Amino acid sequence: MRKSLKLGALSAILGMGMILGACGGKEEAASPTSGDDTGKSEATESIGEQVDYKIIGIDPGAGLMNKTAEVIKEYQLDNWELVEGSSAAMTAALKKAYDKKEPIIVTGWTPHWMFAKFDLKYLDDPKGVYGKDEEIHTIARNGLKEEDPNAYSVLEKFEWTPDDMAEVMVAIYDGKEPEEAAKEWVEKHADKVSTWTDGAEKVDGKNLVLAYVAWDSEIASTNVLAEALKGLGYKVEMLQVEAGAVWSGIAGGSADASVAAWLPTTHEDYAKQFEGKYEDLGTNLVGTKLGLVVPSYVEINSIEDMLK
Ligand code: PBE
Repeated sequence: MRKSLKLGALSAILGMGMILGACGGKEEAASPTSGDDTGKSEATESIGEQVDYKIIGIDPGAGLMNKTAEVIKEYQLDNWELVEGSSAAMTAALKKAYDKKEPIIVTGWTPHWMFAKFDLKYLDDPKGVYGKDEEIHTIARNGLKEEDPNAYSVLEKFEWTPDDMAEVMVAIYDGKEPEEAAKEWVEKHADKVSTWTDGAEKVDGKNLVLAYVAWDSEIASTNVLAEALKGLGYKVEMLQVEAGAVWSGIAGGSADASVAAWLPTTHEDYAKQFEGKYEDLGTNLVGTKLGLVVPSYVEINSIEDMLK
């Protein structure tokens, strides 16, 4: 009861905004995606019509993409399309729509700088397809523990918070090179970094390969860990690959480790496929979330609203 009252008030406010917006000029009132002259206003168009039944996705190897395909099935969003692209293309599309106050639905996750830079909301997922209690794990190749216990101990101790990660991500978004942003974070948070390197010995240019995907969150974590290891004298190679290649690289031994394993749900398929061929070193970050994300001016609150 209370909720529906609130929703009513909200749409009244949003509706008013739209009328005011319409006074500002014809363009703002026009439908952003259909472009045809049906005379339908945004207010009467369904969310599907407004966004052309498109969900803006990321790289096809991402767990988020598998989960979103599952969402389309589970919620019977039959006429919806999940658009493949990349992390960078998704955030570019979001920024473009956001700047013009146009409706858009993207696949999103936390931690991510987009929540600091835009006013966004997750759509409720009453069927729980995106899962809960997700964590980011560090994984390593079998044998690393014996061959380089020093690096292994740092990998095992590496752990930080969503706020830490967001700090690096926002610095990168604001224009810093990832390496530079990571270096500055490592300097500023020397105390935290020392809890990872505690007890580890300095080495002289020993090689270590960290595999990752170009997701904004993993660009941040991999660069920060690489800086911490470089501080010990490691020569760190950051191997940027597709999601599947992170796992197969570690399973095959061409990569030493990765801090990009989202478990138990997001990378469930990879974890199963490579079971026994990698070592799980435990959690490096808790407090993640996956889902469909819209700017808060978009008038829907649940994935179920996409059926209307
Ligand atoms: N992500 C970010 C990844 C894991 C890290 C949510 C885009 C994925 O979906 O696989």
